[in-house]
Amino acid sequence: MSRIIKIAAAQSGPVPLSQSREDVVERLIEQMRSAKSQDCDLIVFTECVLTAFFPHWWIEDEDELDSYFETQMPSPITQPLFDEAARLKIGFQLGYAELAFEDGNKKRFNSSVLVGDDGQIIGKFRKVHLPGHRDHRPDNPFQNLEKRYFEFGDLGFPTWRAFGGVVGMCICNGRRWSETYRALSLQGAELITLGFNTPGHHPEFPHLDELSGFHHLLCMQAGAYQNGAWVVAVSKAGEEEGVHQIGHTCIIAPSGKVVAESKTLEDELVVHACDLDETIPYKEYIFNYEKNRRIEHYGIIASQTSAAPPSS
Ligand code: ING
Repeated sequence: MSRIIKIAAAQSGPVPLSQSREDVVERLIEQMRSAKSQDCDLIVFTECVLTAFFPHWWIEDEDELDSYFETQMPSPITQPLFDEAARLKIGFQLGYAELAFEDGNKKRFNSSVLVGDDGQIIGKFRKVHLPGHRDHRPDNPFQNLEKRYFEFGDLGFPTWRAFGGVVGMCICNGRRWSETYRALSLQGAELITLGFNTPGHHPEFPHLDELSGFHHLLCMQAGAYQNGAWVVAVSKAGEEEGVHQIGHTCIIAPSGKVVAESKTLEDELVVHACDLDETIPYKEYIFNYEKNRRIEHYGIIASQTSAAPPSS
């Protein structure tokens, strides 16, 4: 039996500061229509797709910072995307900066929503792993101020039954952490979708620059294989307001093989028919969590969040 879900990974080229959200939504709708013309069931858009990736700049004015965020989803600006999804009958994932008012407080998150082919929101993820720094580093060619502009995600790693399987999301830096894939896979995830904004340059560690593409693929190929899941990773690529961001939008099979990858640094669809039953040999045979190990024999407490010092 096959459970095929045809997916379009919708890479975004740069989003200049001069481009309005309305114009970006038009770009996304064009990609959505192209994906549907190729019979895709799901289109995945990238992290913070509606605007330039503003954590790359120092912003002191609160109103200016808030101008990058959505206070509701769908918002009036994104509603046309939801309407078109329902009209075309195609699901989508949208990454955006979320401004929430909870417990009487203003909270900012780096979020993504999974939306069904009826245009209704299935679930939301808030970015759990925040890279970079809180302080201003004016000597660097760009900042990475996610810890300053976002709170750590507080929704965990949920999964949802959708598109004929079990789907989970993460965002950008989360793909580098093995715990992301395991947390999702322990909840049955067969498909993990994510967006990323990844500079090719590391101001503090420039010797890592040449490894950017390698590390990007390494963590996801390992995560896909070791957890028997499809991984769909979508880039905001190219020179965005002076910051070069890598492409490498790709679809990775549960085998760990990259089965499709972008060739440009512009808007580009990377399409593949993913058979969710390809997860079975890995989840049931090679990495059968229940039958192939006894974690109680590992000598560590599985729930332990940080490595304990070796017993004296
Ligand atoms: N960006 C980068 C990412 O994790 C980064 C930041 C790059 C951290 C390379 C470490 C190494 O891909 C986001 N937005 O998380």
